[in-house]
Amino acid sequence: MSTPTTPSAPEGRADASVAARPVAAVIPCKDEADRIAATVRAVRAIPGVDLVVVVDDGSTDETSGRAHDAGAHVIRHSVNAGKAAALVTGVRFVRETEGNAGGAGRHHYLFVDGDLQESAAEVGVLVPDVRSGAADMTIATLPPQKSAGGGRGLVVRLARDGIRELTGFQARQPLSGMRCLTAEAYDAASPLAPGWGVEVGLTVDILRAGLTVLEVPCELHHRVTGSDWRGQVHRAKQYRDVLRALRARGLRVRTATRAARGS
Ligand SMILES: Nc1nc2c(ncn2[C@@H]2O[C@H](COP(=O)(O)OP(=O)(O)O)[C@@H](O)[C@H]2O)c(=O)[nH]1
Ligand SMILES: [Mg+2]
Repeated sequence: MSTPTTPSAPEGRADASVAARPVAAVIPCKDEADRIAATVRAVRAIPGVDLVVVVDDGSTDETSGRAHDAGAHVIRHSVNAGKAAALVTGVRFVRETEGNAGGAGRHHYLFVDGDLQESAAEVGVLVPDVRSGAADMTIATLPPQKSAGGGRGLVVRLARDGIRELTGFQARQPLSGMRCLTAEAYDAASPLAPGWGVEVGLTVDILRAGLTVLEVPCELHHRVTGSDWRGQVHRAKQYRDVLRALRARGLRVRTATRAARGS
């Protein structure tokens, strides 16, 4: 009689339950009517994704209807509450769904911006390292974009230098919103840093919890924020929120300011 063998654990620290978890995509967005349907369809096709939640954060266009028609669960904030709040709403919905399923199995979360269209399919490359346990959070790094950017350098530098100062981690693209993470990593970063500080807060908090973060190259293309006044307003809000997230995590003001100046 042969002795039953225990299947060996996959590479890394994952136990079988982590590897087997399904993936829930959460797409926070505002006024993405032209892009959301293609984004939702691409994300639905990613292997392992069994739930796609679009959180429409007070759009004034057809974002909600088009996301719904493309097959997403849609939750709408009637008043704009910011990117972090939209992610919280999405994860809460995922967890309620798990509860309704009798608590069977937690999901990994895949955070995806709404403006990626067909290229959103590429965020699937973020999943395997989380499922295998090689990482608790993976972050997509984007190739150079087809259209020119609008002065994001200052905010990127602030975020990169702040993260390095607080954790020692050298992030290539600290503001990338495309991330896959375990439920445990999400909890380690909760409450999330508000607004546009959410990405920096996730990275710092998850690293400080002793968990592993990996950047993964990903062939993504999004709508690049321009250098018109709307773009400048977006960058200014991003700068404010990133600085708040870093300061709330202990970065000293003078260090933050020096980092922003690039000196
Ligand atoms: N929840 C929420 N998401 C937003 C808001 N404004 C933009 N977004 C979404 O956040 C993501 C990133 O925004 P985007 O304008 O592409 O900025 P960029 O990628 O930093 O240039 C996209 O999915 C947007 O639809 C907002 O006010 N609230
Ligand atoms: Mg974008």
